[in-house]
Amino acid sequence: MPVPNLFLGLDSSTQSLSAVMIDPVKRQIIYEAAVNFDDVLPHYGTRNGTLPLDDPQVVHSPPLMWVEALDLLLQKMADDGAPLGEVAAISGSGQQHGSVYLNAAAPEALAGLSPERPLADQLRGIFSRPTSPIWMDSSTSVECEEIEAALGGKAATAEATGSAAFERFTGPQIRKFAKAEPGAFAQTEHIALVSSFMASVLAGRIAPIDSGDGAGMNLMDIRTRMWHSAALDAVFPNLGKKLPELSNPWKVVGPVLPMFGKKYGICEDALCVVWSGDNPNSVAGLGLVNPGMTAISLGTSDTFFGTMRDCHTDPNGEGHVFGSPTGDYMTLLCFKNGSLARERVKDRYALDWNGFSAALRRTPPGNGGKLMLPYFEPEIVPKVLTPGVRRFGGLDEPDASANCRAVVEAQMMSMRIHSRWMGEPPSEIYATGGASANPQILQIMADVFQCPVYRQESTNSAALGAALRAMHAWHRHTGEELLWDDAVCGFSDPLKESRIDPDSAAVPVYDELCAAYQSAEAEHKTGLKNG
Ligand code: ADP
Ligand code: XUL
Repeated sequence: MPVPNLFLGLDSSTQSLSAVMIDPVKRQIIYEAAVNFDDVLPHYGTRNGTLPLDDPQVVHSPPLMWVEALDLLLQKMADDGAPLGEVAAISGSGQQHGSVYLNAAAPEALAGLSPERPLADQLRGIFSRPTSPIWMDSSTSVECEEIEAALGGKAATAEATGSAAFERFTGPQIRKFAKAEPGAFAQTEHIALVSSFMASVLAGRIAPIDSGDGAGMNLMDIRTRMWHSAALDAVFPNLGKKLPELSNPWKVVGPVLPMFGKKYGICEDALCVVWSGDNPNSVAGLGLVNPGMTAISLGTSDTFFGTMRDCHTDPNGEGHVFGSPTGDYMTLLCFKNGSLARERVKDRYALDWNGFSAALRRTPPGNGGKLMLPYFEPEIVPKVLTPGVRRFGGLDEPDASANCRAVVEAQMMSMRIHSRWMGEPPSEIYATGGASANPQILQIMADVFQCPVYRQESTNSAALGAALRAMHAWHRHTGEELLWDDAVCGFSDPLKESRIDPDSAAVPVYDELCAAYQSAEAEHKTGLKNG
């Protein structure tokens, strides 16, 4: 029997559950797989992983679907012959902010899971709320105002918890649920994040929330990384009783439940390491283990993030500070109109991704001044609660090529404008997420930011980061310190051949266009206020 020395990272994201397995000796990813929720679990009726609901501000997903996906993914891995018997530790990544509400039956049901029956059949009864509000939900503005008022305003909330109160953050979401459904809230004994919920299934016990993902709740003191008692009170009296403990990002939750060994052949000594959010995991996966490094993830959401040693929060209240897997901090901006907005444009003109890329190639940097405000969905940064797409500078709706360029340029310029609070502009960018496979999109990124852009071998930095965190924590657990620089070495190195250089002729073009874009954003905001 080979000595277990492989590490597995799982990523429960908006649209899929994926896996990355790494071999620390070969310093290689040895296996990758994914299951897409809409495709393999059509009976939940999701579209892009979320339930179709009438109100565009309310976005929920069924947590039982994530459980069922875990069975399917592990079965696929076993069928593919992935060496699950050699896995020493597993960790994971969850879409951030989403919350799962569990009743008093949950601990026993989790501990008693059997390999004989599907996980979903055994866990159907543990939810006090059948659906989970996720990060795309923007329906809690009232609760955000109430929380900020209780904590002394927007700036004070950001200073205390790392972020102003945001609609998708877990604290406001919990408050809305407690107010709207007091009966179901009373039945809720345990509140989990997507990350801690999935870890709970794997370990068969209520798992802690790590300080990286915990920072996305408006409930944690960003400096002490403990629950912030005034923030808890601002959400609901005695909320602390329903929350698990907070832990550091290298905490071992416990052994992986033996049933996963019996059912799928996972090594019986495998440890479950605390899961974290997809963005903190991506920090590890992209090797951003030293302050000052910057990445852009083009997943369902687009995120712009970097690492920082000392905590400083965004004075404009748009950005976030989370914990990073290294124990430092990370800065982050999240844009809801990411891949789904690009897809909306692609589909509107009946293009595939090749056609979309060809349109980007056909059009010049700056698009001849044609601009789009791409609010297909309510936007997080800048905050736009009523969706609506606006075209400026002579951009006509029927012009397919100009619209393809306009959506991508808008996204990149918005990142450039709203990331100024983080400090110096990036000197290089690491790109990840599904759309980072598209070189034409990355060329626009390089041109707008005027710095080189790199990709990695895997576009799934969140799952890779989870595997690296599993390895790091396993070493600590066995009494051996593993430096983060050593942990990521060989795994997170950018592909040299992926380097995309900026076109220096684009400097004045985007300086001018960014100013025009910023004015268009401001006008839109004023128009909404007045209208
Ligand atoms: P998440 O992890 O948030 O579920 P991913 O990082 O897997 O999302 O990204 C999925 C998205 O990647 C898809 O929704 C799709 O829009 C986008 N995508 C995939 N291939 C391409 C491509 N060649 N060009 C642009 N976007 C792409
Ligand atoms: C970050 C955010 C999203 C989710 C889903 O604040 O809301 O990036 O983590 O990917």
